[in-house]
Amino acid sequence: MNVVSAITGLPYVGKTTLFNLLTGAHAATGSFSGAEAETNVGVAKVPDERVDRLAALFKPKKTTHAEVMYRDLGLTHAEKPGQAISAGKLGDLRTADALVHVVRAFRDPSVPHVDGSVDPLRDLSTVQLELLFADHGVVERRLERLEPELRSAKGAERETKEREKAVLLRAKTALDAERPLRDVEFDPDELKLMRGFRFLTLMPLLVAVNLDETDVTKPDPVLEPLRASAAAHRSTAVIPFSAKLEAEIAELPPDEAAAFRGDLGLAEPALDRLVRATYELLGLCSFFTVGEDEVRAWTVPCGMAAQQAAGAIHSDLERGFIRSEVIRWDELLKAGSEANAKRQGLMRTEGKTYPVADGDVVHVLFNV
Ligand SMILES: Nc1nc2c(ncn2[C@@H]2O[C@H](COP(=O)(O)OP(=O)(O)O)[C@@H](O)[C@H]2O)c(=O)[nH]1
Ligand SMILES: [Mg+2]
Repeated sequence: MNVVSAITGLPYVGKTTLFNLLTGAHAATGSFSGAEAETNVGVAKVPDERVDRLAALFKPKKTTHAEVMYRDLGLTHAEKPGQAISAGKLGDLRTADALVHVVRAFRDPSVPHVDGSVDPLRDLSTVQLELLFADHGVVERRLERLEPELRSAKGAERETKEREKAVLLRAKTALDAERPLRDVEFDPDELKLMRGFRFLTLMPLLVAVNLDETDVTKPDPVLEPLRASAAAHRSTAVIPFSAKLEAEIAELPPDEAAAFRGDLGLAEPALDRLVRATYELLGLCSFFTVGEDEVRAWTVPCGMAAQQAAGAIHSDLERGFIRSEVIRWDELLKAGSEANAKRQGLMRTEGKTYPVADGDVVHVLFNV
């Protein structure tokens, strides 16, 4: 599957700077660029050392990492909730799989703040309120239309609509109380009924806290309340980073960049953590296909049955699925080749219902 993440937040918090870092784009940044009017779109390679190491073993013609598509769609400054997202951007937000909310914590006085002061917790709730408001509107409009539909519906259709109404009323109660829908326990049937509405507060949320570069390497008092707030919500993660520092490091040659990171005590690029957290919150796993032509990562929901997962590669593989040969990526590396792995009995034969695990190297045998 192709994962789409929407980067959102107030103006001048570093959204486009982050977007450029993730995608290698050169979209205009800065207070007076006017770039906020449209959505920037770009693709980021999902950093994955396992792919790199498999590629080093197989030396394929082509190496393909998984990808995440990013959309940079900022909110405008609004006096009242419900006015900060344009209709076009609302559509781009709704069709994303996950939200990255960039929150400003850097103090640099040369960058103005639309609400006059730097206050990450306040900004977190300003944006959340906007998203709650958008979802509330969807619920109200649907409930209104449901009434006449319910009066004329019969039998099974009526039952489905009754269930839809019940779940929307539960959603409304939460939204009225300013609770994001991701915090509400919905069962799988209810989630299915709600899927089409693409509720913004139901999407996993990554709070990307843009810190001053001097703050990323020490525990920042700013982060604690944000972490506490995230811990109190479901499907929410906090990712601290410094857009300015990351942009500086991105200018360096790779070996110098790694050394600089090491000196600062930053274990890995913040952007890697962001992408990984997105996979975690969405419950996504990667499996790999290998060969002389291509080493490639594929993205599926964790634990997906092997036959369905094969469909991520090609629909023929799902349709004509017979069985697959599976080995964990690190076992394959240790064995040194597939032939060795087979000789050592490390290749498993798995059937249609085998739940694909993160890091599996898979060969699908099929017949159409
Ligand atoms: N000091 C500092 N300035 C930053 C940082 N991130 C972004 N900026 C600056 O803030 C301004 C707005 O950044 P931009 O990425 O365009 O924000 P957006 O409006 O959220 O897309 C630009 O002038 C950036 O150079 C940061 O981490 N530290
Ligand atoms: Mg921008």
